[in-house]
Amino acid sequence: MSEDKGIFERTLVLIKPDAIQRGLIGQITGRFEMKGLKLVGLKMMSLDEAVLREHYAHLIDKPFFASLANFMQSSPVVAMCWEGLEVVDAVRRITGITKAREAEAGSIRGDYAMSVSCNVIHASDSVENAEKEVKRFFNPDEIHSYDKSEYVYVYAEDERG
Ligand code: DAT
Ligand code: MG
Repeated sequence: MSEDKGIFERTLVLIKPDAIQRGLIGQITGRFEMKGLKLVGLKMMSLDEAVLREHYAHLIDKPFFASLANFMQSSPVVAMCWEGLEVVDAVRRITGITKAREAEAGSIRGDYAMSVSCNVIHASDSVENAEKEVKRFFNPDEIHSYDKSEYVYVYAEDERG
């Protein structure tokens, strides 16, 4: 597939403890399904301090890091790997900005959250980080390749490559 038509990518989404407690797993997952994305990895897991320090390394010196780590360990999370054409950027758009009460209506954070820290999901912010984060949360045998029949309706023939 030529570069100007975009490439198929994979990205990491975590459904955070606030969404688990509020019973939003189904609705959040449904948003990505309705968009036409392909789910290629899915599991519930508890995060230890080491993985959180790696995952939030860019925030480790912030005063809120301890409460962020505490929040992310307050229940298991649901880790998902989604695949699609330029999916990293598409999922960030669906996610909305960090401060949920200012996130665009129609985005997941815009529709389901009010907080900066309790903002229902994590989504990878670049193609480079997505590759690292999928590897951080999934073993290779937990990522599945399969044909999704609706792809012939989700993408035009030249986009499918
Ligand atoms: P995002 O999750 O939108 O990629 P980020 O990577 O800057 O945002 O931060 C990761 C998470 O850390 C974010 O979802 C919630 C928490 N966080 C960020 N900034 C915060 C702040 N100022 N106060 C409290 N929590 C914050
Ligand atoms: Mg981030």
